[in-house]
Amino acid sequence: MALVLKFFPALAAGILMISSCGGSKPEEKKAEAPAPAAVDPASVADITGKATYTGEKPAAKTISMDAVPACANQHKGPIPVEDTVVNPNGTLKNVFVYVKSGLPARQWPVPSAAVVMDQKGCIYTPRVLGVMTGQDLVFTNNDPSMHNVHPMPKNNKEWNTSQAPKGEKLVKQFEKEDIMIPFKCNVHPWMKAYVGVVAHPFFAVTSDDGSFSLKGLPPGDYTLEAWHEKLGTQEIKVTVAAKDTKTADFSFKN
Ligand SMILES: [Cu+2]
Repeated sequence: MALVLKFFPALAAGILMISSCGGSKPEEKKAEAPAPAAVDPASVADITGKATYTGEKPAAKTISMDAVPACANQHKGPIPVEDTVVNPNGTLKNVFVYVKSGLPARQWPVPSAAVVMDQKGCIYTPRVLGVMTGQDLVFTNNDPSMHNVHPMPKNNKEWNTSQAPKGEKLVKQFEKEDIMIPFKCNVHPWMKAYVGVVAHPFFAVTSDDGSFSLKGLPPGDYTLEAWHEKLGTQEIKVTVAAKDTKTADFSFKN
């Protein structure tokens, strides 16, 4: 009997797992688009590339947080405005790249992992990120200051929510595609961020080396768009066959 009791919790957990697997079926209720799945992993292709910068060196701009010591005290030296970050290798950081058109109509699975936007030193970090429609976007406040997270979407509902110093995280989702949603903080006028909301998983943000990669695409003819907050948007058409790895390089200037 003791043995049964000992193992019963595991058994119960097993039953729960089975029933929760059955419970994942409700996703099929969203029957407008075909169910996820059908991309054959043996046939997928990748597109990689970079965003180069050929313009004049952007003028260095700094943020003054002097009026708010709780923010200023967390920084040493000048605080750069990161609206145009040219990497040491001549590429651009914070370019949002995504598949704008060409994908089959399909309901793509939403990643279970959340995307995180932190507030630290009264700066949104990262400044640019992507999230899938319906995916959790988590805001954390690691500052001793109150923030007020305020997206200004085109296609989604606008909201603004206060977040206490070192307060509880905010978990939000956006239901519709939106390229890009500017964010501000109603307390600190210099705080800016941009979130790209896409109805599929084929998006990326260029990093410290200016590169990006879009992996696992079904074969097809695609239009990629690259967006930069100051330097506008560009498109490149790319055709990929099964197992291809193609390159798409964008070039920006001011
Ligand atoms: Cu703030």
